[in-house]
Amino acid sequence: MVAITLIGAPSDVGAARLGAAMGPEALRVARLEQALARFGSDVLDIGNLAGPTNPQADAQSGLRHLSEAIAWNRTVHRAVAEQLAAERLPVLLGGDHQLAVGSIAAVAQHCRANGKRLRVLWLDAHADCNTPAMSPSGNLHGMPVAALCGLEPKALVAGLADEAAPILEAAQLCQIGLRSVDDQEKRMLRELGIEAYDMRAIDELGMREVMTRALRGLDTGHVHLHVSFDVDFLDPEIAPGTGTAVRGGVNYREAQLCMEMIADTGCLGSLDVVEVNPALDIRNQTAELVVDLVESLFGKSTLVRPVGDAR
Ligand code: 4U7
Ligand code: MN
Ligand code: MN
Ligand code: MN
Repeated sequence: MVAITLIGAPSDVGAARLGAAMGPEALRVARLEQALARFGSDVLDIGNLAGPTNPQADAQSGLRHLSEAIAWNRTVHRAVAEQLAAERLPVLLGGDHQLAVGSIAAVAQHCRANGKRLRVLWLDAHADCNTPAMSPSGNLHGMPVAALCGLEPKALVAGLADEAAPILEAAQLCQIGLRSVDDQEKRMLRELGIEAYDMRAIDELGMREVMTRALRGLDTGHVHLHVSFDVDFLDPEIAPGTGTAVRGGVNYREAQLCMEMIADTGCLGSLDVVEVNPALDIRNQTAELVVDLVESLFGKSTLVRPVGDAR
């Protein structure tokens, strides 16, 4: 049984709309800690990290709130690294998705230091691979993948990693659930060679086949699986509480299967839950759904299943 640490990061400085800063509280109200206590040997909620509030400023050179985002990512990086060093599984409660830069930078460092192979699953309606020059919005939550893969905004990763090499190789990353990708971003995904399953792939192949492909090779060697779960991955009909909802998302059963198949690998090493925005939610249903799904991610199943049975 794994020891789990919940880390709240109440930031919405990277988002288009205010409110994701209340995400950690919404997840606590939905009793995430109590739900995980069934799967973790111990679950510790270390509360919220401190960071800058949202200045609600306009973009400067194609970026909004860069210095605030840098401050958040440094703090997140430190907190996630600390938990990994203590051999605990960090669950980052966002907050907006630019926070994944800090958490994945810490995870990548940890993997390098411990000879583990890193695989990142990016569950999202969006590819989050805009550079400031390409971004239609200037919002940093649309750029973490670009920054992690060594592109601009490089300031976001400064001091978080060895500057010479990108934190993440495209081959380590797999995106699932895409349905809103900007034109230049599409070309960038192709150029980088990122493995991506859009909603059409899920329609055509089914979630089972998509996940089988996404999780290929995890049985060989020491793999650390990081899941970056942007709740707009889910269809807005079931998860309205998010700032950049896009219709035609993953439905309830598909999401459960996705989580269950990840759990079956036994490789989950860290998790981001981001972009929950209670100000846009209906009676906290999005946070409650996330708790339900995270239980499956940590191994809740309807029937008793043999260990290591990936079917
Ligand atoms: B999220 C967008 F233009 N691509 O860059 C952008 F459509 O973390 C949206 O996935 C980004 O929620 C969404 O602003 C970021 C937009
Ligand atoms: Mn995202
Ligand atoms: Mn998104
Ligand atoms: Mn969003």
